[in-house]
Amino acid sequence: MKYFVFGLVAMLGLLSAPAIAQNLIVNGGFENEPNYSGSIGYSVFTGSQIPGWTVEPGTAVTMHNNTIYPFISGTYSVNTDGEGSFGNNANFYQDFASVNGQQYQLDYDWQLWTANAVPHLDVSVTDTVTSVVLYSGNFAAAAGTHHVTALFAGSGNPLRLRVRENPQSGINDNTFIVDNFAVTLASSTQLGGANSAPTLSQWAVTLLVCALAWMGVTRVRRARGSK
Ligand SMILES: [Ca+2]
Ligand SMILES: [Ca+2]
Repeated sequence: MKYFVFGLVAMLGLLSAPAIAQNLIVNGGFENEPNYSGSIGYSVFTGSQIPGWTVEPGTAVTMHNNTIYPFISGTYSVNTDGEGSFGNNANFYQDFASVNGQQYQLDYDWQLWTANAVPHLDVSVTDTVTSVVLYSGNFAAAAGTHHVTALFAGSGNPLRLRVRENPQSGINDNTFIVDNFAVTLASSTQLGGANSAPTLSQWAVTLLVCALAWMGVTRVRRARGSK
């Protein structure tokens, strides 16, 4: 009986624990940087040097660590100026799968380092098949650290999260720091479509398990009492 109660408590604990939303973006906080060699406080990356991300040809991404230059959280954050490499600023992206009609939540942080009029930070989510823009955020320089949250619906096609300066300065402008990109499922139910059947909430499942367990305990007691 003791083990039964212990197992029941453990099961209920698992059921009632809040679900942690899985981030569909790989290395969204830039904390996995095997190519970082910045004894001077930063590294400049191109191509596929940032795990999970692709840097467009002819552009570069500046990676700050948390020692000398501005950063947002963790050990690494991106500076979108890319040092003005090749006469351009950062333009990099990551693709992720989507389910048609599923609502997704995009989150990220950006911070102003140096106020400059020309460059804007531009973050977008685009359908890689139809080129439809599902989310677009474009920010002029503004003091402080900013958290952005936005919702968009999946199309069933791979989607592309892109981060760039647009318009860009083309020089080492030291304007925008970005970090903590995340795409998560916005809810457990889908918006319309064939798979929109309602599902039992965690509370409902927990209540159901409680009721079944109580019936089991009562039966065990009755059986013992009748001996
Ligand atoms: Ca980080
Ligand atoms: Ca710079």
